[in-house]
Amino acid sequence: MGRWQNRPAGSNWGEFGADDQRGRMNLLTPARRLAAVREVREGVVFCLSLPLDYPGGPGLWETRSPPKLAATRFANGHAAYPFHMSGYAKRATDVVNDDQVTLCLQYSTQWDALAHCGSEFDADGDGVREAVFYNGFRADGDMSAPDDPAFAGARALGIENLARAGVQGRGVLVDLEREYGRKPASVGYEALMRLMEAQKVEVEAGDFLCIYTGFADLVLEMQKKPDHRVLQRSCAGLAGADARLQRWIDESGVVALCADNAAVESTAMADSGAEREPLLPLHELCLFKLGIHLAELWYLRDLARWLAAHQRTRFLLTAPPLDLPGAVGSPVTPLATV
Ligand code: UVW
Repeated sequence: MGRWQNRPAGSNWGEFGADDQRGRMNLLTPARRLAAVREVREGVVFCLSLPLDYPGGPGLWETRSPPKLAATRFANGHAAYPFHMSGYAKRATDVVNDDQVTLCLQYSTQWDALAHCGSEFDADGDGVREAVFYNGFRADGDMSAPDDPAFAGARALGIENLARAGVQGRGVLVDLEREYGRKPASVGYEALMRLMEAQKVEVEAGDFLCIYTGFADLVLEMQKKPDHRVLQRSCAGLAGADARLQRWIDESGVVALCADNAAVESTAMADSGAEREPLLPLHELCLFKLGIHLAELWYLRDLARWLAAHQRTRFLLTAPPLDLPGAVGSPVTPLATV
């Protein structure tokens, strides 16, 4: 038996190969990268990262905390901060600082790996739902158990697969902030199509669709004292449960959705009347069913303003995650070159 008997309705499991762990990144061909490079006309670059110690304090999801820097130490307890190399060779004049960090990989500007979100789904056809991820990889067996002393994270679908895919291609930006300001809005298919048409945004297969909502600007303005109640009621997100939006995301051929908000989608749970359904339906669609990567808390304001002022929507995007085997997410310092 392969990895699965049943695949979820609307999924593409197996279509990039039975063992595929890159998902839609497979569409990022050399020809598409060349087309992306041709979007560079001015050589101006935008850094799309927040400082990684934002939002500040407890994270937007309660398990995530801010990075903690510390000096590295020698076995005798002395900090290498600063370390005078004369300790190694008497004549040496070098002085070195060496540090380490405890980092929640998805506290700030980030990629989600395909191992980040799966679903309770009966993939093996035994009538019982199990926790399963893109292409049928399973929590039980393909991911470490959290208390295993040999914990190694995800043995499948970890962020290293994205790192090694070479995250460079054409970014296309849609500006929701221009339409909604900071009002909360759940943007479905019709509204998105209308806005894309008005802003002359054209999306092609292989593109990274970047979604500017103003959320990260608000996070920055709060100066590391985030007001979670205000944040929860601010700015736009995609209406993840909208079936037409889901179909468009699938058919558009985008390789990733990259937003400046906390989850790409609005996080108020929909109620379709089903007995069980996902809290984050866009995460389910993208990470679990289709292998489309998601990215959150990118800083898109300066890029969005520049593109609007120059009547452009496209750019070269370079956004490699850490090649950290087994991680289910990664900080990223994305660059947009226009
Ligand atoms: C969760 O889905 C829990 O997190 P994120 O929005 O960072 O992907």
